[in-house]
Amino acid sequence: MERQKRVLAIHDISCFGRCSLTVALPIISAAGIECTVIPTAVLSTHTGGFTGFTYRDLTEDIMPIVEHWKTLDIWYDALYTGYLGSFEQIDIVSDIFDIYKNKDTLILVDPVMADNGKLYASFSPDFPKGMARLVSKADAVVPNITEACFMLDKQYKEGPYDERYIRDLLLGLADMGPDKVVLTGVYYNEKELGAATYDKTVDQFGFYKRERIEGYYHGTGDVFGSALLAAMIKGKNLIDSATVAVDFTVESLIRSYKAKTDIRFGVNFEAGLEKLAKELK
Ligand code: PXL
Repeated sequence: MERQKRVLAIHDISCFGRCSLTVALPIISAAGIECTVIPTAVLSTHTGGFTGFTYRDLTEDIMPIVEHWKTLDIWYDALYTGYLGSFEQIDIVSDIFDIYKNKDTLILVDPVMADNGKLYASFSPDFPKGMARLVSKADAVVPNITEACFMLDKQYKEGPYDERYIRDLLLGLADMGPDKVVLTGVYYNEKELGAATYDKTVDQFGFYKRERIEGYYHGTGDVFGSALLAAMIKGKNLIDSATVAVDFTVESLIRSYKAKTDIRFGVNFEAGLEKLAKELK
């Protein structure tokens, strides 16, 4: 039997609202991959649309966790980061990349910080520069169009997009360092939405789309990123991994749309885990 793969997921834990670690853990585990975590902060909810949430910063705990592991001879097949709360956390995560990086490790960075042309309220205008430094160390990056524009210092445009604009973003992101780029929220008409990919190792572009589901549900980036990583670790190529992730995310969105779930509560990805597990077996 093949050796079980092991991921280190470094994200916050938003207790309610289905994002970050409460999403990464079940999705990566369902794919049969061991998911070790470093929680960077504990929040009562995520920050999207809620007010009055609690925020316990765990920056000081991150390195002591890794120091302890040094006594245990633990290694990872992949490192996966998402929402990071400060420049200090970015620097610490960058050091963790240096510790665990080897020729077989896959580092996936989701530069969570913005959407719809705007930075999330909790981030300062120079935060994208810090994220860009982290992305330069990654093997794969999965931004939305807003995050891509902030990191590349390019003008954000509303869609529908033209292929030239998307290609320029993909190539710009690949120039920053990562071999594999997956750009989310790409659409060429109002009815469809998908992910565009560029794999520098084979100089190949890809695009996979589905029907657009009305409403802006929180946590879908984390659902997408977790499924993408699981598929990549299971050996699928970039466009096939993006396809698995788009289908998994869209089907979760459809369930939540039909159930009229509050958009802040995240999407019902749980009902899709069995199918995902079978697909990635
Ligand atoms: O889904 C990304 C995410 C993760 N963690 C926290 C967030 C968000 C998005 O807003 O607020 C705390």
